[in-house]
Amino acid sequence: MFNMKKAFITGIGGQDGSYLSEYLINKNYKVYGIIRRNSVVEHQKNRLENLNINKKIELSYGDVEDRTSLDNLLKKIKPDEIYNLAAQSHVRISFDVPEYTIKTNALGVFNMLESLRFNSPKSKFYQASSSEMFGRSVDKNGYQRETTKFEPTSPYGCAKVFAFNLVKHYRHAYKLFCANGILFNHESSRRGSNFVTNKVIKSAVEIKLGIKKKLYLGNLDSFRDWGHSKDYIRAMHLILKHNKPDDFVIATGQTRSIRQLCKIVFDNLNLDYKKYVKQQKKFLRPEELKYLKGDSSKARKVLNWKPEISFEQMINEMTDFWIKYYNKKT
Ligand code: NAP
Ligand code: G4F
Repeated sequence: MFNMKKAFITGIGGQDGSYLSEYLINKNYKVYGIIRRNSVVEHQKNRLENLNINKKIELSYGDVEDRTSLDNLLKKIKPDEIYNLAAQSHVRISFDVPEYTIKTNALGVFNMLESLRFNSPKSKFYQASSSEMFGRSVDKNGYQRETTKFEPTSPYGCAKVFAFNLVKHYRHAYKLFCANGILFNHESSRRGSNFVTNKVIKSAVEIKLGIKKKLYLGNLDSFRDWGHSKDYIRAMHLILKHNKPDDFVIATGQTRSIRQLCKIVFDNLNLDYKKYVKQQKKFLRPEELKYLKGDSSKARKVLNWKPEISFEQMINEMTDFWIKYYNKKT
């Protein structure tokens, strides 16, 4: 018990936070996390409660915008590792609520770093940086990597660039162990159903079962590099286990368009996506990030990381999830 490593996770109730908690508990960590107050109590720790790991995690109310809550907890816990996953993580919604997005995704990171500096300077700090930071920028050979310029195309991306730079600055100025994982899109059956993979899969299952008639989407011609969340949270841990703080791209190196995603998902259910998928203006973005394909060779070489779950396995897992969900309901 005394030798247990302590991890502190913000955004613990999200997709990645829930997988990371399970992963670290299995590695014999004591896991602490903050959740936000929600008027529906069940929503506060929905993903964690279903996992039955709830009792092994110490949860407190907290918010990355509330410095007092962070100071109190970091002073008391003094974690070995901090994973800052809290964010308003939906890119299109960041155009609707830019101020909240910037407060949480940029100033929230500043709060975390200041709190770490004064209350727990020995903690290693992981920042959930994002491929959305690359925006319009692609290297000549069609990849984005650690050296690719950032040209963000959304309030979300701009806030993440600010946070990325702040993390590097705290590393250099105060000699703190602060690292960035630049993660490309990663999904799972725990993904919010308003992100495109889970929206397409859930809707295709609903169409197959006669619950829904059409699927309305935004841009079908953007490309994304999709991996599985379980593979990506392993990378987060490896980044903090590395002997020095650094920044790493985590990606599969494969890219597919939203149209291709629709075809694959609907084909699996013996449906012709062209009959059901329609475009709707409200799902378009004022500026779109058109193309993502990540080169993760640095992480593969230095951290010995590689993805283990294929795109097809991930799509099947997510499709099975929704089929079982609706079978249980009937
Ligand atoms: P997610 O499912 O949306 O989880 C985000 C979590 O952050 C939620 O638990 C949310 O709590 C919490 N949160 C939001 N605002 C907060 C605040 N002000 N204070 C404390 N907690 C707050 O996102 P995810 O997919 O797990 O992603 C985890 C992190 O990785 C995010 O920072 C995201 O931007 C980044 N990222 C994700 C991807 C990806 O493809 N998934 C790729 C690159 C980077 P509530 O439930 O209360 O809102
Ligand atoms: O699934 P998405 O909403 O993910 P997006 O915007 O790429 O952001 C995700 O990945 C980032 C990493 O690059 C993370 F940092 C971020 O937190 C988040 O996890 O949209 C993917 C693509 C976009 O091109 C979007 O325009 O799908 C397109 N799309 C088309 N129709 C749609 C829809 N996206 C959503 N969410 N909903 C649609 O109806």
